Amino acid sequence: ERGHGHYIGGEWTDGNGAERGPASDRTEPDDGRTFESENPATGEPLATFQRGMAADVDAALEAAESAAEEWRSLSYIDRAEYLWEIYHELRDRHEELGEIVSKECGKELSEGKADVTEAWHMVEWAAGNARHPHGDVVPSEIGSKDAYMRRKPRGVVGCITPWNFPVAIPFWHMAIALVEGNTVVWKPAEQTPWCGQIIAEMFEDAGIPDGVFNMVQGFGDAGAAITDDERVDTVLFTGSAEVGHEIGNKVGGEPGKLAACEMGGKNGIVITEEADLDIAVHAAIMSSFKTTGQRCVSSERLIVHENVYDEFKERFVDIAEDISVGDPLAEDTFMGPAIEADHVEKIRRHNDLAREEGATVLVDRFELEESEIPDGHEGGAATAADGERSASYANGHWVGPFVYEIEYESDLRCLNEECFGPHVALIEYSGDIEDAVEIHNDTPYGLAGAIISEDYRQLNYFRDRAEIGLAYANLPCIGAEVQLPFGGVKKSGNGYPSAREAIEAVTERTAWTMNNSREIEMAQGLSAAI
Ligand code: UN1
Repeated sequence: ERGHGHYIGGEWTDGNGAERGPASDRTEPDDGRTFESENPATGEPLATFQRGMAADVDAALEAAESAAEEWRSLSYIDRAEYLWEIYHELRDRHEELGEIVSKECGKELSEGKADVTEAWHMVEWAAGNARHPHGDVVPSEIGSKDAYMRRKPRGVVGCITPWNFPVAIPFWHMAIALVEGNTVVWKPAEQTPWCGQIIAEMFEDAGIPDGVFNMVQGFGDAGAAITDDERVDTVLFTGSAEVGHEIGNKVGGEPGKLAACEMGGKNGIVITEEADLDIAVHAAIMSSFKTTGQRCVSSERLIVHENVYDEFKERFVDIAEDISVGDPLAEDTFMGPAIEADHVEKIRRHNDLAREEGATVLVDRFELEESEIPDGHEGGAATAADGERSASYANGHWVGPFVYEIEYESDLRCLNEECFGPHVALIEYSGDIEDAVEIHNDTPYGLAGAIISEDYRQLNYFRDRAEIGLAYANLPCIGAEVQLPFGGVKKSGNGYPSAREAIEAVTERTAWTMNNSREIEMAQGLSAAI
């Protein structure tokens, strides 16, 4: 029993340096030092965790700093060995972990499992990369010189991750940071500490040297203690635009420090007159409602050509009326609950805003019918460790699809502000692909988007002109592959805290030039004669 504390310097601790005993020996202090993880389908607590404070972050950073020298001295291959252990554990525990993801963040089970799959894909990518370390051999203009760019770790990397991909995103950040030779201090999202706990256990089981990986549970104050500390060389952040910009401005303004942040979107799908409507409807449904619309890449705007608008609308609305909202562990569930009560209120405000701004509401399942709420006797178990069924789904954070149509106007708030829920606008356009892309680009965000069309010229135009980091053709705008750069432009991005591009954020580049002759010969025709 490792308790539910922080993992710092190879030890489990309750914080403030106190060693933890077994959970059964403890009485939980009622002094704000603990918090509960909650099952969003029932509102019931799953487990209690220690709440990290600045002192815990301090201890974690100290551990990370003192482990740095030895860790960076290992070869890429040796560092990757620890990640391969975790890779196998993620695969072996796929079902179990997928279920925990579903219980703790409310995603339906196939998505809970996909979260774990994405995590091992990322570990595979990063650890596999160790056999192919990224650098460049650069030809020197002088025959007797060798030149190349060599990477070095930046030092200590602080990772702050969101609840909606509680297993995958931590590995986006940490797998690459570790393989590149950095040590890590990680704060999981406060909504998903259980997933955080398990990942920390995996690092411990893999035998990662003490202090190389550290995990502090907690809230924004613990996150701020990480980003504010001068011992942190790089901050990797995935989460809300609000927090991401704060981090980007603060950390980016400090010389020598770096932040790579990936934030939300107001993602759009363009459906042209030349679209295959089967693909259009399915891509739009997946993009709008999977994960209950709570992906940073979820679509909230469907921009549809007037000649196919009515047919698309009818088919989209029919499915949205019908898709099953329910117990994340039940087999036929398409979407689970929202993450927490506050978030339900946020979604309500966005739905209200659309109405106030003149929307015609086509589907309003914000408040589910009584009969739609699971009764606890179907589907899987919804409580934590003991596997017992819960009958209290009535307290789950249920929301269903909200679909509206609205006449496009540039400054409508409902078309510009991210809801992060199952809330989507249908916008009719006339004219050409240029007109559609103009509407598509008219938001402050720029993360993901898609075009549905059978005309390759339109696809290419979208590829080149859509102001987004992730662009899809004839596909949903969710479900990125791990080896691609993941990040956005405009308000969505401030660096790419994932995979390939994250290498830039977690390494220093040294341009190394070596003379192989006994003479000094220089570029630009400079003479070394004194
Ligand atoms: C997120 O939306 O917060 O592309 C991350 C996807 C996933 C990751 C999404 N691979 O949908």
